[in-house]
Amino acid sequence: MAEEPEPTLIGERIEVCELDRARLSLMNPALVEEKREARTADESAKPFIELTMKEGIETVWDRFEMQQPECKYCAAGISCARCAMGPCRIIPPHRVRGVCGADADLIVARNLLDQIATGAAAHSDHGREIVLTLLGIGNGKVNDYVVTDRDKLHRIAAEFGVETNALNEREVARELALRMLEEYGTVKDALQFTGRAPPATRQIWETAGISPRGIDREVVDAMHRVQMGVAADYASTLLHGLRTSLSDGWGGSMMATEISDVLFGTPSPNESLVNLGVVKRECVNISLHGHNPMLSEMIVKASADPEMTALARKVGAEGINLVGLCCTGNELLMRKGIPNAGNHFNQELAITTGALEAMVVDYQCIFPSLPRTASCYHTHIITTSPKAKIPGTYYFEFEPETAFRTAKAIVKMAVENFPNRNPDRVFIPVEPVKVVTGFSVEAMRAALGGSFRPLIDQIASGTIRGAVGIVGCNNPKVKHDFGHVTLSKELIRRDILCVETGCAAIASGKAGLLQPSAASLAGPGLRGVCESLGIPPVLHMGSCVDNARILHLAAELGNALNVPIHRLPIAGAAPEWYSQKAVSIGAYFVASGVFTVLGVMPKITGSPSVVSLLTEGLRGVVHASFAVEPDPLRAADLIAGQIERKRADLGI
Ligand code: SF4
Ligand code: MSK
Repeated sequence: MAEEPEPTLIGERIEVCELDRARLSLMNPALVEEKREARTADESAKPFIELTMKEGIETVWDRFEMQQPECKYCAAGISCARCAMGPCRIIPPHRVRGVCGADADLIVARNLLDQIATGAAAHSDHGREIVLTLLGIGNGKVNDYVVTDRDKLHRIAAEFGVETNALNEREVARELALRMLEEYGTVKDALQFTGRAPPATRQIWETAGISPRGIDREVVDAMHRVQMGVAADYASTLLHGLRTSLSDGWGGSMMATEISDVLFGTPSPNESLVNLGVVKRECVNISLHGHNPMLSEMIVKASADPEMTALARKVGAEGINLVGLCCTGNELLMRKGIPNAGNHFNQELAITTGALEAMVVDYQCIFPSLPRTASCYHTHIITTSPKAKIPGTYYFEFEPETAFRTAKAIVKMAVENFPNRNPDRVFIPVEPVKVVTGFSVEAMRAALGGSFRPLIDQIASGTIRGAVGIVGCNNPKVKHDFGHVTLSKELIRRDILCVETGCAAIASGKAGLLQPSAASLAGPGLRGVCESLGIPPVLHMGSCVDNARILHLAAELGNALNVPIHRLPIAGAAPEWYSQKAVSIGAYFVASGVFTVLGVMPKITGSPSVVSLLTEGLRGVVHASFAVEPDPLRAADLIAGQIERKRADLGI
């Protein structure tokens, strides 16, 4: 019998002292109310934000205030700390070059390329871990995971040229995994999934010299260019950013999405609940936060183990309640109907319910401050990835080969923490909201009767004017959820279908837009279509790697019409983005031909040349560009205008 995995404490236990809390606490009711209203548009979050201010529990908004005023050189992208001759800042008229001679254009372009490469690496490395698990299954070394969608395994294997007829399931898994791993360091100079894009879009990439050659290769190439003394031309530096982002969208992210479907099931519409009200007073509550479904899916399995449910009853709980957060929450929501406690800015607030026995995380978008928040309660923060060790947390190294055993040990630790809860501090004053999620490309095709033709016909007739992918995060520069929800409402009102991922999708869920009844908020055309199909006007398509589903959908529509993606009446938006991953997503949307509006200004304003290339010049290269518009209603105007221009060009 193998020993039960034991956690290690990373660093020392963190205790936020009462003095710190007293310093932060705000008892002026008028000020508390003013700040609460300024911080969020998420009604269900407001009582928790109020609580944090009264009790002096530090949140992202407090830290944002403490960081003001921001450095104007960093905000404009014209500071550089890339080498030991610096740091350097561009301060005209006298300091117009760094020590090495780099000007504002180059410093801004290098910084942006660095961000794109970081985001692409994060998504693609997540994809690699999923594919390695498939390889482990194929090699017979991983037994805790199984192939759930066998048809999809065979379909994707065929797409990758695997002769599946003579192979058993494990052999197909192995062959496909090996071919996918080859995409990371390939010598064939092309990524398989780019073959899904319409031929004319691929031709644009060829002509521009931005067809992605290999996932790791483009990231390494990017890192090489930002080394001092390599890239010196801002335009070619930015073009390589597009190439790197394409290796994410049509490479690492697409593989993460497709193989997650193979392993855990391809999503189809299902009902669930969202917001902090999904935490249950009478249960052991475990929140799953991060991105990779390998961890969260195994915790789901371990929580259902009779030994664990019996243990939960033994400690006085009615059962074990799992709640998702951020993108791993999106993965669970759309595949398993596991309720979701909220998006990025709900992560600290989830702890303030006082009823969370554990928050289990893997990587990406996890505030390093969580152990500080948790120290105000009994909550354990449990980390699992060697890439994301957080001081003050309990760490279990999570490996596919021993996944179930580790997941069970994590669940046990959470259950055993239930008696440490202080019932007087449990605070769950909100009711959850219903959502319908799980609109994978396959589910949409099936809902439309087996082909996208009916959707194309509705767009061609003008009943639906077009479609917009709304993606991305929360950012304290924007009132929490306000950008997402205002933009989504305004677009559906104008008969524009919204497809959403990540924290944008959860924001819409909390605001009630992921329910079929939200069709009443849509314009008459979109409302009619939604009512006849029984679907919401805002479709939840998954997590942030699942933006690859949006690319796939765009490719399906382009191929059906025999036009490149840039000619479709579609657009992208990231109203509250913060992450480097979002920079990569925005870049691969634009590089794929999708006009994309950002709600937060990237750090580029220090170079008018870079601003001009990204907002105008790229149209001459990839037939699409970025726009930046913080006001979501004005962003809706820009998007609607773009969609009408595309319609006119198509003659519809
Ligand atoms: Fe300064 Fe150039 Fe070094 Fe950047 S790379 S820190 S601009 S010397
Ligand atoms: S979790 S990348 S805050 S969408 Fe994917 Fe949300 Fe953005 Fe993280």
